[in-house]
Order: sequence, then structure tokens, then C-alpha cells
Amino acid sequence: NVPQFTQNEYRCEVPENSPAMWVCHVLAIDVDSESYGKVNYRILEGNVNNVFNIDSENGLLSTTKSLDREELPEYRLIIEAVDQNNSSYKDITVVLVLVLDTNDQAPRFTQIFITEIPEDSPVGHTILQIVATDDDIGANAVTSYSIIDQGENALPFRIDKTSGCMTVMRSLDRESQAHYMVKVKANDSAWSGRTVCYASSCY
Ligand SMILES: [Ca+2]
Ligand SMILES: [Ca+2]
Ligand SMILES: [Ca+2]
Repeated sequence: NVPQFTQNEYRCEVPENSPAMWVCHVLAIDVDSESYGKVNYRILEGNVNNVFNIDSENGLLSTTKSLDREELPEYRLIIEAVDQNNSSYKDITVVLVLVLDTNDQAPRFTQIFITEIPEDSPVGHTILQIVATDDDIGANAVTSYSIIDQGENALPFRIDKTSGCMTVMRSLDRESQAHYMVKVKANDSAWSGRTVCYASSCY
């Protein structure tokens, strides 16, 4: 009798960076008698870098190593079940494995920020927008911006922690200071990235 999988498609989830672990259980049965005939399972396609293993006798699917969501967020496996007594009796199913994100990527700055500020810029004037990238998704990629090392001679700028927009906080005087180096930090609640912005006051 022909074995048949209990589902045409199985969906399962694995958190990234987890050690080798159980993923899901696929099952092919003989629907005529509803008995669990002896079948052999194997992965036909989609086993990139052999990160999955299936127990040929019981259909238990597991990972062989930790997964990296930033490298590959989803796997689509084609799994076959073959009747042990008659190899022409077989069925296939699809197993979709979604890799769940963990916060393992720091915000990064991929450009240099340089700007010129007219000396008569009013307070509140936006001089620059700082943008960091974070390869995680969702809450793990939410970044908050801040100016670091303000020190004694506090810079005449402030940064909006959500938008990264840097604005003039008090009026500038080109004669007393024409060039500024602003150190900015982007933090995703676990990791930080830093950059330096260069601002020059101009006429
Ligand atoms: Ca990762
Ligand atoms: Ca992150
Ligand atoms: Ca991640």
C-alpha cells in the first residue's frame, strides 16, 4: 500500500544560533488501512550545507548545527517516504523551516557623515540625519541614537534618538568654533555601533 504524508506541507520554526535540535516530526501512513507501514524517510532537496538530518525510520527532523537567520532565513525541504516492501510506493511532502531572529547583529554605520552648517542656522534647524543599519529584524533592529562624549564644552547639537536627526541646540558662532566632531552612538538595546560626524560652520 502507498504511504501518504499526513500533511502536504509542514511548517516549523527554529531560533537562530541554537545548538543542534529537534525541528519537527513528519509522518507518512498507509491511508487504506490507517496503519503505520514501514517506510524510510529521506531529504530529497533543500538541505543547504546539510544543516538538517532526518531519522530514516521515524521521520524526526532535526538540525545538525546552529542556523544563521542573516545567512538564510528560511529553508524549503522536500522529504520523501518510501515503502520498505515496495520502493515504487512513495510520497513526498514539503517542510518549510522558518529561522527565528535573535539580536546578534549590532547597528552599523555604512557611510561617513559630513555637513556644512550656515552660521545663522536657527535653533532647531536640522543639519544632518544619521542612519545606522542593523541586519536583524523587528525589535532586534530598533535603533536609538545618542551623542556621546559631550564633555565640558557641550556641543551645540542634539540628536533625536528615534529619527537620528541632528539639530542645532543653540546659536553657532563661527569665530569661536568653526569645526565640530560629533561622536554618535547607535544602540539596539544589546549592541552599539559608533561613528564620528564632521560639521563645519560656514557663512
Ligand atoms: Ca545571525
Ligand atoms: Ca540588532
Ligand atoms: Ca539576527
